[in-house]
Amino acid sequence: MHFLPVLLLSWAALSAAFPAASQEDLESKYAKMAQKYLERFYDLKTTGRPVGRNKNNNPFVKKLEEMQEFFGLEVTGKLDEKTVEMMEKPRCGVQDIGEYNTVPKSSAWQKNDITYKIVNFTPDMPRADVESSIKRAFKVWSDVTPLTFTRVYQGDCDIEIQFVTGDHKDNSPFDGPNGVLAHAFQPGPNIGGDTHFDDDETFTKNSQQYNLFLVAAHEFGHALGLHHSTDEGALMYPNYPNTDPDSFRLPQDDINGIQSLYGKSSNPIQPTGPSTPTKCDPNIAFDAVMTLRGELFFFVNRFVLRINPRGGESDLIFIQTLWPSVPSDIDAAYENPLTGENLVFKGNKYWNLDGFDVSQGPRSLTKLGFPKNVKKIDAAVHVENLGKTYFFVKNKYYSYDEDKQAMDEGFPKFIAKGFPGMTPDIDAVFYYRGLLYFFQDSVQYEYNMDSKRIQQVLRSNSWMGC
Ligand SMILES: [Ca+2]
Ligand SMILES: [Ca+2]
Ligand SMILES: [Ca+2]
Ligand SMILES: [Zn+2]
Ligand SMILES: [Zn+2]
Repeated sequence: MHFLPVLLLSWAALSAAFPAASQEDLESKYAKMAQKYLERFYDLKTTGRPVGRNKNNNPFVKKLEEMQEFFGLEVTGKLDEKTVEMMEKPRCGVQDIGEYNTVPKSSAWQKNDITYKIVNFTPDMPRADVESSIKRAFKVWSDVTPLTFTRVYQGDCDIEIQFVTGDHKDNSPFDGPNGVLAHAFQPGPNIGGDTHFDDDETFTKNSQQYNLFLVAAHEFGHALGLHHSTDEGALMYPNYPNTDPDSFRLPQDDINGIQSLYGKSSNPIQPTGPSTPTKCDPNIAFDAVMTLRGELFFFVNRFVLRINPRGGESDLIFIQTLWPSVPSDIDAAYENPLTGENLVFKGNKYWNLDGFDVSQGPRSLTKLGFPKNVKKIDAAVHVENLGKTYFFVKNKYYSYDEDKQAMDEGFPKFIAKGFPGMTPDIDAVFYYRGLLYFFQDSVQYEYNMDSKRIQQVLRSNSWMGC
C-alpha cells in the first residue's frame, strides 16, 4: 500500500488548475486519498469497492466522522475543504485510535531505566547533530518523570532508532517525501519501543521542516506508551507541530499523559508546561489583541485565536504558522489601516506585518521614538479618526502620530488622566467601530473615547461566541 503525498491545493486552486473537471471528479479524487488516510490512521477496512459517501451505515462515512471528531473539525461525514486540508498535513504514522494490533492499551515499560541504540544515521545532518537531537528528545520525557535513558552501542536495548525508507519489513511502509514522517512501536519486547524515521524526509536541527528533535520527541512518546492526543497544542497531536524547536517546552497535556504511566519527576519542583487555550474558558486572558483586515486576532502564548466578528467563526492557530519569524508570548499588537500594516511587539523589538507576511523586523523600540528605558510595552492601539497610536506602559501611555511618524510632545501621561476609569497594567487593547476594548486578566472594558468613560464591562472572551 502506498500513500501518495498530496499537494496542498485549495478547492479554488484545484478548480482553476482543472477547469474541465467536474466537482464530482474532484471529490472522487479526494475520496481516494481520504480512503487511504482512513485505512492507515483510522483502521478503515479495505473494501476494494468505490466509495459511496451518502449512504447510511457506510464505514467510510463512519471513519471520516471519527477523524473529524478527533481533529475537532465540524463532523459532517463529508469531504469538506477543512477535512481535506487536515488530511494533507505531514504527520506521524501511528494510528489515531487507542486499541489496535495486539498491544494492550497504554502499555508502559515495567522499569524506569531505558536503553536506546542509534542503529544508523541520516545523511541530512552531521552525526553529532543527530545525536544531540535524539538526546534532547529523550530529555523532554526524563525531565518530567523518574525515567532515565542510556545510549548503548551494541547488544540488546529497548528502543532501536533507525532511518529507513519505503517498505522496511514491519508492515508499515513509508511513503516518500512528506505524508508520514516517522513511527514508533508501543513498549514491549523485540520491535516494541523501536522508532523509525522516514529518510525520504529532510531532517534538520533548525526550524526548517522537519526538525528531527520535534519528530523524535513525539515518537519517543509512543515508544514510552502514549497514544495520540486530540489537544492540538500537545506534542502527541498527530500532525507535525508548527512550533519553534529552540524554545520548545513540553505541554501540560503531555506531562499529564506520561506521568499517568510513570509517575512524577523526582525533582523537588514539579515541572509544568504550557496549556492550549480554550476560547470559552471564562478565565482566559490575552497577551495582545489586534484587528487585521476586518478580523480579530487574540494572542495567547504560542497561539492566536482568529475570530470573524460578524460570522462568529473562529480558528486556533500557532503564531508560527501564520508568521514564522514572530515569537510566542508577544506583548502588544495593532493595525494601522492607513498603511495596511500591523505591528507586533515583544520586549524592546517589533515586527511589521503585511497581512500574513512579515515585511520587516525585528527593529528596536527606539526607532519609534521610545526612550531607552522602555524595555517593553503592555498594549498598543491605533485610533483611526485621531490618527494616533497609543502605547500603554504600566501606569502611563505614549501617543504616536502616524502622519508625522513621531511621538507626540508631552508624553508619557498617566493612564488615569487620559482614560479616566482605567487602571494601570493593561494586557491588551484594540479599536473596533469607534470604541476601545481594554483587557485586564479575564475582564474586558468597552471604552468610549468621546465621553471618556467605560460603557460596559464584559468577559474577556465576549467575542468568541461562547
Ligand atoms: Ca525494542
Ligand atoms: Ca514520508
Ligand atoms: Ca500585553
Ligand atoms: Zn504519533
Ligand atoms: Zn517502521
